[in-house]
Amino acid sequence: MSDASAETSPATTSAFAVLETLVARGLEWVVVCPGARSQALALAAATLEREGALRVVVRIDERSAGFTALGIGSETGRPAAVVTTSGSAVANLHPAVMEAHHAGVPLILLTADRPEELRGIGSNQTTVQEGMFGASVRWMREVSAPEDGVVGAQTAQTVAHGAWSAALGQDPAVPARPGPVHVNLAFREPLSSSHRPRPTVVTMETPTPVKRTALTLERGPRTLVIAGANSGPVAEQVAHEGGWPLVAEVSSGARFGRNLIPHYRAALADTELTDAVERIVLFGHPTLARQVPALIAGRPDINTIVVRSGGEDVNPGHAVTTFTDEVSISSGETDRAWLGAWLRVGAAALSAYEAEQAETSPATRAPDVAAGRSADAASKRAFVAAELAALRTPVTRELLVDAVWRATWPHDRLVIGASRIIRVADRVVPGKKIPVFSNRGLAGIDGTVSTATGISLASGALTRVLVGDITLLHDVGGMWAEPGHPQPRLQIVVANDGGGTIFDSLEVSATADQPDFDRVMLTPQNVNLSALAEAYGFEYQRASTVGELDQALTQPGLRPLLIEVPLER
Ligand SMILES: Cc1ncc(C[n+]2csc(CCOP(=O)(O)OP(=O)(O)O)c2C)c(N)n1
Ligand SMILES: [Mg+2]
Repeated sequence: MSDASAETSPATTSAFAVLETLVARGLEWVVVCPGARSQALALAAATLEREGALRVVVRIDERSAGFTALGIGSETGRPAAVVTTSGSAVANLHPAVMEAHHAGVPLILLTADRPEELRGIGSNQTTVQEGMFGASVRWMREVSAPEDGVVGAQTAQTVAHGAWSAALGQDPAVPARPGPVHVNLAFREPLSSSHRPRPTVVTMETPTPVKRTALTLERGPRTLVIAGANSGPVAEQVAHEGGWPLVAEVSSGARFGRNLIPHYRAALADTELTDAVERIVLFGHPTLARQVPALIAGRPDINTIVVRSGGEDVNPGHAVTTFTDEVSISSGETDRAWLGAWLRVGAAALSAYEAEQAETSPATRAPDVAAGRSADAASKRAFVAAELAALRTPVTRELLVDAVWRATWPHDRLVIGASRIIRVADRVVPGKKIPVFSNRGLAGIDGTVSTATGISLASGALTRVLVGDITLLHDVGGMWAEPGHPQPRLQIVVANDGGGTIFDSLEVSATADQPDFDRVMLTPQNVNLSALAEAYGFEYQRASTVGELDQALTQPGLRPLLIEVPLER
């Protein structure tokens, strides 16, 4: 195959034009996967990184690359670009594209393709890439193989501008929501040249402002603010200004503040409270508590206002009355009794939970500090014994999420995988203003480690990934990182209960043939996680007691760390 040429290649000229235009618009990260057809884009990205214009992450597996870019987009609010070769490489982006679509995360795909004359004739690594992602992309452009450097570069510029605007939901012609966009670029041989074209003179245009709808709310009606995944701190701000109770899921980004209802499920189960709701202001994508969609769908008399967050419009039972892009608070008295009633029910549920925990797990009992300071030897001994018992307490799921929550600071990042662990966290962890991420667009167990890698690289922050064992194994490839390049600062905490134990809560688990159920639903696994960690250059620690877990979580390490926490089924 004649590919690289010392002469100029229109492929290389267009590749630089695409990337330089995106850089002019704000592109910082390109995730590159290897392949021949995409060589012009990959090599241009590497050159631009050496010139200090952008940063490159290399991924072997395109599925992992897609999720890495998704993580970067979630962290920064700006799209990363992913470069792939043609064929099944492109299809491997699909899971991340779907998540980006449903969660409203900006993402730009730059996929290389064969030119027209090589399509549909059984050429190697050639399929129908145009429209491959269907309705999951906001915008798609097919770019035919550039014949001439100048024309190719012009076309590339136009396409790059369009892609950037569409990915951010700033193109008036596409929905005003961030999401994935697809640029399919055909390249003809020579597929690249070593010649560095003159830097692209990027023509900037003033974008047409996108219309956003805004709604002003009076304080008066008895209002409940609900924050689903990816709501952001605005949900807390609205609850605070309105003086309304706030129900905030663990990955909402709004689980903090004085209006937060602890143990909110108890409050949502209290019909005296829910019967009195007159208005709901819903942010983000609620996925963790059945009571939320049930309340909205079951009570069409409630004025439910959905504040759009980027993903698909949330509309349980088609009972939503209003969709808007933003809300503000106008006037009216704060209804202190309303907020107080919700807070009281939440506080009572929290106390009950704490009492129950103290019964079952000594680790959760507050240390008796007075006894520790006491001069009396007997009380001192009792204090030390109690402290030791606490440290030796076996880790439960509740203690695990609690320890991870306590160890995480606002300058860290926390990524929580789907399945049981996020549900437990949502039930028990208190308010704390820390950045929490979770792929709740489709709640897939795929790509979790890769997403965290993108978040860590883009933020430079220590990123803790709390996942189930099957969720980790689904994305083992995400543990790979390029040797000799900046490594993501990852701490993977695996809740290892030997399979997908979430399915034990299904009704069918009681009636199905037990060995069959275990084999096809639980999918038991006994992977040696210590060997796995070693294979990928991770440090490994096993933590089965609260003491070991606290110590592992706070251990300073230069290498990424995998903490295995054995749990009962
Ligand atoms: C991509 C994808 N495939 C399948 C599922 C269905 N699924 C949900 S949870 C789960 C098992 C997860 O097991 P694990 O990570 O060990 O968590 P646990 O349930 O044990 O807490 C599966 C297969 C999914 N959500 N996403
Ligand atoms: Mg499991």
